[in-house]
Amino acid sequence: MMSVHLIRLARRFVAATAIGASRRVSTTAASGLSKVGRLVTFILVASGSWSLQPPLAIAQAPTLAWEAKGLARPESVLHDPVTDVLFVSNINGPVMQKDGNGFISRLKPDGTILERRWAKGLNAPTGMGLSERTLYVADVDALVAINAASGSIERTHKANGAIFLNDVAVGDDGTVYVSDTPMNTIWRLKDGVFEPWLTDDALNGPNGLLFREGRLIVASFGRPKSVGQEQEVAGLFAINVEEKSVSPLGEPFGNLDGIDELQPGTYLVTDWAEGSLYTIAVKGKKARVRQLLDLNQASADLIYMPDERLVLIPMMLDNTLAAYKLDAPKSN
Ligand SMILES: [Ca+2]
Ligand SMILES: [Ca+2]
Repeated sequence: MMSVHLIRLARRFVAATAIGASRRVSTTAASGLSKVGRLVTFILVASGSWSLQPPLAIAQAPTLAWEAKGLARPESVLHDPVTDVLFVSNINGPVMQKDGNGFISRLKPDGTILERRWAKGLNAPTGMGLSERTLYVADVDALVAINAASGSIERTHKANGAIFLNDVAVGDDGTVYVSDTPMNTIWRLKDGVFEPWLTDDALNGPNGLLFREGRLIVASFGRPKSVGQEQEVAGLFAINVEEKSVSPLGEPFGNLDGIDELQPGTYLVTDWAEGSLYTIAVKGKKARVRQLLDLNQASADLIYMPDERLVLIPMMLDNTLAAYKLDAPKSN
């Protein structure tokens, strides 16, 4: 059973992330540093041997390549390598609201919208993952299995007790992992059973998930904001799936949403509340953060397309999907 305390926390979380809410949340960025201060802050916990070379030589700030407009509170984007299309989840209304109007759009990789309402009948869909030809979508308190070819809903896995299923990652063996942000819980769909797999308050509001080499890399949003308090910040964590152990990767620095891999050990991460794109270079339990873009609030669950060197970022409150080109590294 869910305690009153948890319900209160969840309500605060909704207040902190509410779509209709004013955009002032961003300016209260939690760390106490000014925005400018945070931009130039390197979170360098390295003591000793780590070289001071930047994590990836990016010649200059990423530039806008294209924007897909006319979306409806887009939260997440996913590339389907089989059909070479993009899926975009559209919350369409407030986060976590069971209004039945959420949908998935299908786009070409150049941002052209093929079918705006390709998969319908969802509530407030957020993160997505592909396993075989099934598109798994987190939808408030359910994991919805959609036929990746037809867009029809094949099955709905209820998550009893979940508050806000947020992101989806698929393991090498096809196991599907789903974050429940306010509950500090990772759910798991394995052998047809969908159940809470790991709960640990250390996760600090798990949002974005990425599966790499037996580990779930988690980008955390931070604990729900209390009345009269500033929003706390969070960072990255690694969950060793075999051991079910949670380790922080560096220090807290933002209210994080999406995560993808730029190159082995270096991640691209968005900050939802602040509106920002970062690279994070991880070595052991240390992480170095560098800001690439200062964005509008609600930069959400991104992907990186390595062949095109494009970062695709759903801009939830702008109703767009924005594609930014990362310049090739300078050759010496
Ligand atoms: Ca909705
Ligand atoms: Ca998310």
